[in-house]
Amino acid sequence: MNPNQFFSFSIFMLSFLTSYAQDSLSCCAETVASRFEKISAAVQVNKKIGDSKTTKMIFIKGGVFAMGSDLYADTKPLRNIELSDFWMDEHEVTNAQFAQFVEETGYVTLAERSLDPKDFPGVDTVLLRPSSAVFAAPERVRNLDDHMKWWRLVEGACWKYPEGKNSTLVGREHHPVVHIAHEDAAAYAAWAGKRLPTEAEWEYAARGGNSGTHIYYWGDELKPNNKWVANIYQGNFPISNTKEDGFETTSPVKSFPANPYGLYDMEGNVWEWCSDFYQPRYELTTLKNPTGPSSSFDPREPHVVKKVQRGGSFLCTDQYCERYKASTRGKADVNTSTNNVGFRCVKDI
Ligand SMILES: [Ca+2]
Ligand SMILES: [Ca+2]
Repeated sequence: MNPNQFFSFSIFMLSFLTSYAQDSLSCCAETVASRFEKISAAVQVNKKIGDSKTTKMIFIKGGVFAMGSDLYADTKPLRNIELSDFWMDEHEVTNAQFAQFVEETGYVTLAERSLDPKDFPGVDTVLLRPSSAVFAAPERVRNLDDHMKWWRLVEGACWKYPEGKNSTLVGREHHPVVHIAHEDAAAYAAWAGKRLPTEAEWEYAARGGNSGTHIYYWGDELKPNNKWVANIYQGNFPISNTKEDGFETTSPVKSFPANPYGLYDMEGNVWEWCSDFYQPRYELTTLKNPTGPSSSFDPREPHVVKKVQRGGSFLCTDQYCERYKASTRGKADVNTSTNNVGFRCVKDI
């Protein structure tokens, strides 16, 4: 491990021990990737099988739209983006679908893998065991900057055991899969003969043909007709979730109304990985089918490789995280996995 890699891993440990909002955990990406080449190869061999028989995809007619917003720091500048037609999964990838992928390929997610102590000298071996971050409501918090009060690194937590070894997927087969790092999502998409959406495709699809001037993708009212229309957080975050929308954590996909394009849970339920690297400002260089910048940069954590996530999760509330609102962006270390992050896929025409 070179000094930069060790610094990156140190940041990972520090991030976890001090904070995790929706966007901070970091790790040594190069080291992890190189240790799992065999797994990646296995996935490539089996990628023809796919999930097309179980996932309805929605045809998204391309067009030109004003992407971004002047309301948020990292959604500028507004610029007209042209997109070609594409297909998008009507819902987030579910546990049942991910289980099929694992059964066919033997894929092991990042959260399920051990880190080699030789690569991390001096680091407590407990922290190198397979684990992932799980939200746990604290009894009290002094302020909402104290993220470690509600995120815990749980040994054994992964897509099969969302809250750790004593948890189960029974009854949650049609909930979105969680504890998914970016490479896990990309591996599934490749197996399915699909890909992850670009950030532009995701935003265009989420608007469902709306102009983009609404507060929420569904309109300007938080509760149209006094009904919750997305699985987000109600109550006093993070202490008391009143579950007014019916769900404390994930909900079965398609539990809330679809958008005008027929897409479900584009807001809330789980965050969804996109293929773009994160930068705090949009580029103006490519305005047709943009795939994002060539590298990432987050001023808050400049040494961490981050990609974009969209749509917010069951933990979003105006009290703490507004990133389920129209045009807003999420970001996370590509090696991050938590129990509120999943994905959906797209496919070219
Ligand atoms: Ca909820
Ligand atoms: Ca979602």
